[in-house]
Amino acid sequence: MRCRVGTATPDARRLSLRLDPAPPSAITQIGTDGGLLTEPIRHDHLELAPAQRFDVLVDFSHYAPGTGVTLINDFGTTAMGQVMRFVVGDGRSQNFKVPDRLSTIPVLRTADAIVTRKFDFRAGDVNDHDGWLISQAPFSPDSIAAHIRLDTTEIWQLNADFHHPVHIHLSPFQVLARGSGGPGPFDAGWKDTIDLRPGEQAKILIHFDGYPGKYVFHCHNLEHEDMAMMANLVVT
Ligand SMILES: [Cu+2]
Repeated sequence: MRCRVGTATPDARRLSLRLDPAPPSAITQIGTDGGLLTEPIRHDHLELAPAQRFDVLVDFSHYAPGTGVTLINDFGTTAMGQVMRFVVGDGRSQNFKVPDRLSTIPVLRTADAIVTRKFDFRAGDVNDHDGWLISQAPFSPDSIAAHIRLDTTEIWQLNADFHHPVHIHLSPFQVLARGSGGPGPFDAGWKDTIDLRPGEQAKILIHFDGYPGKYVFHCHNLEHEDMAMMANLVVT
């Protein structure tokens, strides 16, 4: 039986996090999968999928001492909808301001890409059983889905039939587009995992640096990667 994992299954849980009551200064994102952003981004909530990471700052000094603040997961049901509870103390607040500029990130350019590769993340048969495939192929240790030259830039177009948090080893990437639009509100900075939604098509830019070798990319839903939704890339 194919497991249609999505928002509720424990090993493939997506999160939509917010604070209740909401902080007057919003939730300030300063980092993501691959480190600091170039500048802080203010959110009223954060959506994330398995393997994704966000570094955030919350200024609790705007709450009255004694206020109870709950971290809510709007994708959760029953107890899974409540993640964490804070009680604001009466300590003196620090005089701290988030810098307008956090880091410098080189912007990968479409014009530098030497190839566009397309990968489909879809359900399919694996040895006569229901499974999950990348471009119609189940994972095999010996087959190579992409031969890549070190120190080159590529565009990868990723198509999904369902929720697939696609995780690529070795080199971080930048999200170029989702559908006909630009990157989503949670796509900024160096990513190593993109949260693809059902029926979505996304484009990412990857500069393959680091070390030559054989690496994998895969869906990070546990059941999907265990059911063959993984492939090899080789960098030479
Ligand atoms: Cu998946």
